[in-house]
Amino acid sequence: MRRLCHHPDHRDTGLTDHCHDRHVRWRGTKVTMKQFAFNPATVTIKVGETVTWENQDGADHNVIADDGSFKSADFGQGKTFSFTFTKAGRYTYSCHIHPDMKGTVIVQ
Ligand SMILES: [Cu+2]
Repeated sequence: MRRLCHHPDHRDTGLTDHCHDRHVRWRGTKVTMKQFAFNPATVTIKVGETVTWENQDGADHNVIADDGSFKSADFGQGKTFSFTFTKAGRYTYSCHIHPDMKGTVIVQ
C-alpha cells in the first residue's frame, strides 16, 4: 500500500514508496520566510508536532525563540529549519538578522 509522505522535502512528489516511516508519519506545519516576514506569523499546533520554516528570500534568515527553546543557524534561500515541540505553551520568536521579523507558535 502506498502512503502519502507529508514531509516538506517531499511535498512536490507527495507520494513515495521509499520514505522513512518518520516521514510518512510526519505531522507538521510549514512557515515560509518571504519578503522579510514569517507567513503565517502565528501557527497553532499540537504537542509533538513539527514546525518547518522555509526561507524563500534571497537574504539569509534565522529562527530564534525569545526563551531560547529553539534556535537555528542562519540559512539561505530554499533551505529549511525544523523544530518539534514537546511542551505546550506560547513561543514567540524572531529573526535576529531582521528583528522586525517576528512570529508565534502556540502549542496546545
Ligand atoms: Cu531575517
